[in-house]
This record gives sequence, C-alpha cells and structure tokens, in this order.
Amino acid sequence: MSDSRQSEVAVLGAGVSGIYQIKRLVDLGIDAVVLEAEDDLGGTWHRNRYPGCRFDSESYTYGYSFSKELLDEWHWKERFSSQPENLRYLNYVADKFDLRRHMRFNKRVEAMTWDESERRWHLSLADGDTHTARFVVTSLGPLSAPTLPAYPGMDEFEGPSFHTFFWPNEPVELAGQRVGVIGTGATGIQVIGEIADKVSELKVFQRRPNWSTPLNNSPISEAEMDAIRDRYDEIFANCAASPQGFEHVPRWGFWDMTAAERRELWDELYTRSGFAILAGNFAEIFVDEAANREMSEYIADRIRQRVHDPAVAEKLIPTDHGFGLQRLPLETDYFEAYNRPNVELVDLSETPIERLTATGIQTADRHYDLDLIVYATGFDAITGAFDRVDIRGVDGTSLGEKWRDGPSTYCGLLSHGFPNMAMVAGPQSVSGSTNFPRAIEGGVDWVTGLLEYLREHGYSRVEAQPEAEQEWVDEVMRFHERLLFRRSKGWFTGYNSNVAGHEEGNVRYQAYFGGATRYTAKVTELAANGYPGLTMA
Ligand code: NA7
Repeated sequence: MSDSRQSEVAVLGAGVSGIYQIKRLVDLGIDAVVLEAEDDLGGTWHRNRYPGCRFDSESYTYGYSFSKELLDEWHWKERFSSQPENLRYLNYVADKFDLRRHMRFNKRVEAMTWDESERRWHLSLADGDTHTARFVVTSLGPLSAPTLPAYPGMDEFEGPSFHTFFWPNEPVELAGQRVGVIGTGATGIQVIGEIADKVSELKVFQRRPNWSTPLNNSPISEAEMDAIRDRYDEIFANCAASPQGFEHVPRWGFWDMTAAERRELWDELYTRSGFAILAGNFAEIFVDEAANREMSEYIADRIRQRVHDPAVAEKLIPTDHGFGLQRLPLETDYFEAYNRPNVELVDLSETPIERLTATGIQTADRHYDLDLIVYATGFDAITGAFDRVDIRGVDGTSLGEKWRDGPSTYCGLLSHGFPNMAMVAGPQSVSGSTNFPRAIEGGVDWVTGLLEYLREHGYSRVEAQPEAEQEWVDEVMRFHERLLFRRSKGWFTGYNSNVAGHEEGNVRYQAYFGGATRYTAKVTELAANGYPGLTMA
C-alpha cells in the first residue's frame, strides 16, 4: 500500500552530500528526511563496486572535516582508499551520528511538482508513495546517471555484461575468463589496471585514449595516521586555499624556467601521489597552447617508456586533446597491463564496433570471443540525475526543458522558477571540478545557512532572480572560455556521445572553473550580505 508523508525538508540522495546535509539539518532540529533511490546509503561508493575503484583524492582530504571526534577516530589505511573502505567509512559516519533513522531507502523520486498556493513540493516516488516538503535539497550526485552505448545486439550477448556502476554486489568470477572492457576513462583505467593479471584474456575497446599518470598509492601506518591527525587543521586549510581543493598548490612561471628545469620538476611530480602533477603543476598548461604541448609531450614520452610495443604506445597517447584538458584519470599498473601477453588493445578509431553477438563483440575487422563484457562508458554527468526526475516548478515549468541546452543556476545552488529547491553539488558549482567533499561541505553549509536564515526571518519561499542567475551563467562561461579544455570532449564540458544533445559540439556550461577559493568567497559574501539575487517571502 502506498503511503503519503511530509517533512519540512526532503533531501534527495544519501551519498556523501546527503549524509552531511541530513546531519546539519538534524542538528538544527529541522524536520527532515533523506529519500534515497538505492537500497542503502553511500551513493557513488555504494554503487561503484568494480575492481580498482578507489579515491583519486588523498583519503584524508576526502573525509568529512566537520567532526574532530570523527577525524580522531577514523584511520585511513591507504593514501587513496578503495571503494569497500570508503563505503565502510560512510556507514561509520551515519551510524556514529545516528543518521540512518532519518533515511528512507528504495525511494526513487520520479517527479516533483511545486504547489504555489501551499508553497510546497509534492514528490511522487517510484513505489507509488508520495511525499510533501516545504524545501527540497538535491544531493543527487554529479556522476550517478550511468550511460550505455547503443550497439546493435547488446541484448544478444549471452554472458554477463554490465556498466561499471552496476558491478554486482556478489563476487564476479574473473579467473579463466575472457573479458572485454569498453571505455578508457577514469573508470576503465582503474578496472583495466586491476584485472589485467586476474583474467585469462583482456580485450580493451578504446575509442579515444586518455592521458593518465600514476596514482602512487601507499599504505598509511598508525604512526603516519597520527601525524595526519595532528595536521588536520593545516590539511583542511591548505585544501581551502587551493583552487582545486587539494593540498597541491599550482604555480605560474612556466616560461621562467628552462626546458631542462621544467622536465626536472615534472620528473619529481610524476613520482608524487595523486593529482600533484595536475594541481601542483604550472597553471600555464591549462591556458597556454605551447605550454600544454610541451607538457603533453613529456607525458607521451613517459607512456612510450612504459609500454614495450611502440605501436601500442602510440595508440595510448591522445592526439585530440592536450594533457589535463579532460578529467585526468590516475592509474596503477595501467600502461604495464599492455605489456602482458593476455591483454590486447582494440583501437575502435580504426576498427569500430559493429555489433554485439551472443558470444562477443564484432568489430569492423574481426570477432572477439568474450565471457564477460564491462561497459566503462561513463555518465550523463552533472545534469543527468536531474533529468531523470520530472521537476516542475512555477506554472508547471520543466527543469529538464529549462536546462535542455545546458544548466542555468544561481551559483549552482538554486534555479529561477524552482523555488525552495536548493542544490548541493549542483551544476555550475565547483563540486564537479574540484575535490568533491571539500566543495560539498561548503555547499551543504551554505544551503543550511540559507534555511536557517529563512526560518529566522519567517520566510517560507525563496527563489533565485533571473538577472542574478544570468550573471552567474556569464561568470561560468567566462572561466570556461579562458581554459584550453573548452574544446575537449569530456564530461567536464558536458560531452557524452550516448546522450542526445550532449554530442560533440554541444558545449554545456555544467561546472564552474573559476576555482573553489573564488567560488567560496563569492557565495560566502552573498550569505553575509543577506542573499542579494534571491527573492524571499
Ligand atoms: P568517462 O570519463 O566519461 O569515460 C567514458 C569512456 O567510455 C571513454 O573512454 C569513452 O570514449 C568511452 N565510451 C563512451 N561511449 C562509448 C561508445 N559508445 N563506444 C566506445 N567507447 C565509448 O567515464 P568514467 O566512468 O571513466 O569516468 C567518469 C568519472 O567517474 C571520472 O571522471 C571520475 O570522477 C569518476 P570517448 O572518450 O567518449 O571516445
């Protein structure tokens, strides 16, 4: 039997943002509930169970910063913690703060409609339930709408096949299996490096190569964790001071050094961990074509040094975009996988996939017999999760329609025509473009502050003004246009060949690339000044 409930606030999604959002609301005594589509909490870390799935952010910069007690208690065991451990962490947080009782699982919101007379949102859930809330906070996750290619015959393949997002909870037999992986983005690169030595044959179906550099993961001992704990204030201060939310600090001065000095620096950065080589590199490589070319050539040489077969090495070197101009995947033993006799790179730019068959994949030149097919084909990023909900604002306006050619928001936090809907990790914020939890803690705090402000002032309605929203869209476009990646085909710029309207050439201004520091200063100032650009009643 369907039921109908209500709350002051409905939080959509129990991932990293939703968990923190409900914590803040519960602490304030606000009547709030989390509606989660999945059967448990964790979002990204609940779903992505594929081998090799782990942080690209240093674990201790990814964890929540809001509780000293939590920071003191939790021991990150690896510099870049793996999915099972990350899910354990999120469960630990939820249990420690008794947050589960504010969460409802298997509650996928299919539609939400704004009722102006009641000043409330009416939510329809997939299971037939309904929910009414004064405010809705979306914490849907920027990478929670996976996308599959549309090859003929995909249903005919008789072995197991799934998107990495849906890697089964139960163990998947890899030993002795002939496995095909389609896609070489951050996910494919993690999977391939991890399973190459565990399967009998691995065929990698690559449409375009990605630049990728070593993750350089390592364990964190008790002693090192103690030192990290002592340094937490400094760590979070460093992240807050960096445009990308990491401890790595970018530098200018590419042309002040000789080419030899630059290579010396890159030699050092290549052995450092995580995004050091991206976020601790010269800022010029993102804006100056010549600087980017030189850097790309350096990384290309590294690939040539690591891959024994020169023809394969060349296929693994991107030629359509420069280093750092798409989301940089970090790898462990990825390039070495291609030196193994059981691993073969299939270059789809030369021999495209024609169809899937009952027993494998048919390309333009041959058939590959496979037991298991893994689609590491990415996501309808940032706005995809919104598009899956039929969101109707003032006068029945559809959010999907409004955002068809790209999102339009007030600092990634609200959108005109959709009152009382606040977005944590929303489009045009910095959550997609920086160290995610650092950005979402700021987003959650801002949204919570707004709700407190409304409560204190007796307001029951808040909406972004169109002029203020346009100003932000202009700002987002301005930074986007300054950077070289504006021309690259990656999810940062809204590209996805499998989603109508997201194909090459349809640039969507989905993320803010002015940096986390500038973003935080901007939204903090708005709050301090009584939220100019928002209409409250
Ligand atoms: P990405 O980075 O979007 O990568 C998807 C990959 O799948 C990429 O190599 C695509 O090639 C490939 N792809 C997509 N569609 C097809 C079709 N139809 N045929 C062949 N190959 C295809 O997604 P990820 O999951 O790797 O990473 C997403 C984020 O998750 C990542 O940045 C982390 O933050 C976590 P293309 O480049 O489009 O030619």
